[in-house]
Amino acid sequence: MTTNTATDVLLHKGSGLQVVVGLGQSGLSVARYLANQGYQVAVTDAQANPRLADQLPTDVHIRQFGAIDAELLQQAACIIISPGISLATEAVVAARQANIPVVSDIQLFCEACSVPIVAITGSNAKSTVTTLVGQMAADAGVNVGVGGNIGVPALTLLDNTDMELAVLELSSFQLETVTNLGAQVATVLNMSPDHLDRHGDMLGYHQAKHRIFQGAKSVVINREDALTRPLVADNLPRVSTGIHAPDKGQYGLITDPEGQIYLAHGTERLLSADKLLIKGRHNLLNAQAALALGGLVGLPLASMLETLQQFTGLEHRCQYVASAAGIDYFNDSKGTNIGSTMAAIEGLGAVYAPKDGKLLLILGGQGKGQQFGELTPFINQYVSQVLFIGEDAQQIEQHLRAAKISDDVALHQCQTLENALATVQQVTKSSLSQVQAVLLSPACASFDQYSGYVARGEHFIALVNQLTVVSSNSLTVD
Ligand code: UMA
Ligand code: ADP
Repeated sequence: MTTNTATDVLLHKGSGLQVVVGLGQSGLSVARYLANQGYQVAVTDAQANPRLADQLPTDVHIRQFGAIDAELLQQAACIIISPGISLATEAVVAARQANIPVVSDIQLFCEACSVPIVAITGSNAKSTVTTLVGQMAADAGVNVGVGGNIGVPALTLLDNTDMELAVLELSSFQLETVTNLGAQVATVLNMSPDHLDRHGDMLGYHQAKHRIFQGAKSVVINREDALTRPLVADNLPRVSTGIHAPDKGQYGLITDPEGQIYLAHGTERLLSADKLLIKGRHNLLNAQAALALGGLVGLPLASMLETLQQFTGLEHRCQYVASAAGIDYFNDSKGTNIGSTMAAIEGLGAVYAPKDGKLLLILGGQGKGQQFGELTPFINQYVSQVLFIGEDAQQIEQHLRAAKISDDVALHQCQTLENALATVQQVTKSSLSQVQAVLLSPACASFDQYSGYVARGEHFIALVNQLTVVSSNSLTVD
């Protein structure tokens, strides 16, 4: 008999103290999970009064708040670190030097999970593809759990004892302490610079992301992005996605002589791109990735294609908000790195360019060590006005100037979204303005001014909605 009993798990991790570092959503889920398994659990957090402390199980007596407790970490049999806490934290470095294992909640999850795992990472599109695959599975009648970085701690999925499939969105922070994940299918959707302040450089970021392939039984790669390919040679089933016509067994796009684009599998045309409600070339890649991942865990193609046609996309990702005074407003607050902002500029820019329209782009926040000059070619092609907000606004402007931003693009320092929206009104009044769409795609984290990208997006939507009221009032008055 080889069932995984609590005692086996106890032996595996050692029977000593399990120290949970960070009491956010994932830390709470870990403390509950381990306490439930009979472990002695301790929790430490830098905040003096972590918001979730009163939700800890009552038998978690050791609670060290106000600083990460280095001494407590030295007493641990195993440390379970929250993704938001850097491995470079002094107390954590010292514990690792003392050979104390440091793992994430995802390690505990994969050791306990007995159903196939679809593991999804990438610099961008993780939530979109994770949600799509989860929806495809649910629509096909599979009892599926969707969690991880998407906001549902992975361990909470184990509460569903009937779960048949787990779909996990995984961040580089979660992956950097995971060994032998053993996914049924794993993918790195795309790679562009992000979180370099945590990982040091692209190599460190790449290494963390690629841990997703450890023990995988099949992989999905992106033909346009060499950094998505596993580096080690293997004989695993490997399915690719891309923007060109695909080879046999692969996914891609076929364009017919009339210019109509189709999602394709080999030579088979699966679906005309205009049947999708999510727009832009990047979403065609996302749709292919979802089909490839779903296919590798046995979801039926016809059902997956149905789901694709119903999927309206997620909020705060190139989300259309409203039109005011003839200008369309898009909220891409989840565009928190340059890769996502490039995709947004290119995707929307291509919609307005044929109408001689330009974009007004709102950029800025916390820059996370990125090189914003990489945005310049995209801005020069599709954008006529850039408005900067947030902590790193000046630096972003310098990067764009150093990368030879065109003299035709006007740059404005605005500091806040309120000021930015006021500036939008001024610059678009001119009859020479080519601006047909305003795009909030900051390429930055929001924590300098907001609690997160959702709050930033909601603030933008509220400001735009005020404009639409003003605009309709002025129409009535006129
Ligand atoms: N803390 C410290 N010291 C520190 C930093 C944080 O003690 O140096 C404490 C804080 O006081 C807080 C706790 O740690 O009490 C927060 O832990 P956390 O930041 O790991 O947040 P969780 O609530 O556990 O949420 C985490 C992910 N957060 C991060 O990776 C920053 C969530 O992803 C994820 O949804 C959740 O686990 C469930 O798996 C969010 C995210 O921003 C959405 N992810 C990044 C991204 O998508 O770019 C990677
Ligand atoms: P993640 O969970 O990786 O942050 P999301 O699905 O939430 O990904 O999308 C984040 C941002 O990335 C959004 O601004 C979205 O418009 C953009 N995006 C979506 N798909 C892609 C893609 N394939 N390539 C680049 N950017 C993308």
